[in-house]
Amino acid sequence: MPVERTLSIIKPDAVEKNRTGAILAHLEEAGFKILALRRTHLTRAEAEGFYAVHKARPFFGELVEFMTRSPVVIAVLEREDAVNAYRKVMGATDPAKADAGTLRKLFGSSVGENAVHGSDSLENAKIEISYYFPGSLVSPTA
Ligand code: RTP
Ligand code: MG
Repeated sequence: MPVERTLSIIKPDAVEKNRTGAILAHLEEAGFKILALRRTHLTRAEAEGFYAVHKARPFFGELVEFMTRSPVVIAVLEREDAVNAYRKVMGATDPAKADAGTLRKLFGSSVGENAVHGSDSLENAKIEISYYFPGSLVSPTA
């Protein structure tokens, strides 16, 4: 399996509850290296740009409100098969449907406030990493 990088965001609900360290520890236990880490309060423009793919969805306004409510912690993660492995560690979008032991089951509270974001493909991971971090972090070979 190739070494990959993916983007993780610890969302406002989890940061507000002081779960940042618990989530990062969980990720390290799961074999991810934390290559970059930044706490930031997203502007409306940053959140709208990041989630532009969901612009037409009924939950878009709510999603942008939520993501800009308070600071997030954004991380670049590296591991073999990072994109798929991190999606598994996160669990289903709705914490009520997520498997036991996943981040969303452990730390999420609803489909909107679900504690973490993860890139959904290697292609999007590259786009998302470069959205928040310098280009040199985009992939292991870069
Ligand atoms: P994410 O992008 O945050 O990693 O989550 P995901 O792939 O599992 O889910 P996605 O379909 O990409 O949705 C992005 C985020 O929008 C919020 N959402 N709210 N109220 C709703 O029905 C609803 N559906 C999605 C969630 O915060 C979801 O993570
Ligand atoms: Mg998504």
